[in-house]
Amino acid sequence: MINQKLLEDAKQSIIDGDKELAVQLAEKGLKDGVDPAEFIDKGFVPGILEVGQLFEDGEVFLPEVMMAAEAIKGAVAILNDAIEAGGEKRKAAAKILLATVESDLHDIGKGIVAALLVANGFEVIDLGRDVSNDVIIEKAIEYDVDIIGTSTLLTTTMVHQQKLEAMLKEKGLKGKIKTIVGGAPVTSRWAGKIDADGFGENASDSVNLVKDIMGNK
Ligand code: B12
Repeated sequence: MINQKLLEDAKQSIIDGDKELAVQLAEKGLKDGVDPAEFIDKGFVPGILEVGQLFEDGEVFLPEVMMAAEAIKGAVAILNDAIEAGGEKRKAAAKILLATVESDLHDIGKGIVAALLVANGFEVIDLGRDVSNDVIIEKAIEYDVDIIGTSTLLTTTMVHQQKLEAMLKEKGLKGKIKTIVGGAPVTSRWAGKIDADGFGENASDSVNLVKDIMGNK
């Protein structure tokens, strides 16, 4: 259980776009022995989601969202390192390539998924954000990955996940390399529609999804 005051301070630091404070709180949490994944989920993420809502309602503008994003990235970087360091050290159970799709710059959620996968013993190749399907496929072959996971936060860029499925089919790779999809506008219905192998609602869900897929592979 994480102290309620610490969770509220973490949320507020993101709403205020106060990176210095967010980083300090992340460090304080680790010193106090909190679970870093739980701290991200219950403290910092509610802050960025509230900023998203305020943005949608026209109450804050892009510069504020950018400051909030910088703040959460600072805190999450520290907590992600702690998640990875606390993970199981054994031979990787599978290789997973992660990328945010072309024209999409949102990468906070993908970073959390990556850290939790690493902590659970998987090897992750994170290509970053705004990555074209050509590069995703080229790297997936180069690294001989088991799974490709793509993230998209914009409704306008979801189509790249669909195009990726078509490209994998065209190249005879569908089924050989499994695909998982995620990001705020993505649903299991969308995953089914585009014929992806799985959908992860959040980071811990994604770890279970990968375990299931590898168990069935
Ligand atoms: C932070 C943010 C930004 C930051 C991003 C910084 C960064 N480095 O990521 C900045 C300021 C750059 C930004 C820019 C823009 N943004 Co923005 N942004 C957000 C915001 C507030 C939070 C996103 C976030 O980090 N969420 C927290 C994380 C933890 O959640 P998550 O990403 O969903 O990830 C979780 C799951 O989805 C899942 N998951 C994620 N990826 C994957 C992948 C796999 C494989 C799996 C299995 C699971 C999985 O696990 C994660 C962890 O639990 C959202 C609001 C929202 N409600 O999402 C808007 C939002 C996504 N942005 C939006 C918009 C419109 C924009 C801009 C177009 C604004 C503009 N006018 O320029 C630009 C687009 C830039 C671009 N080309 O990408 C809209 C999108 C609307 C739409 N329908 O498409 C939103 C929804 C805001 C809104 N309510 O209007 N944004």
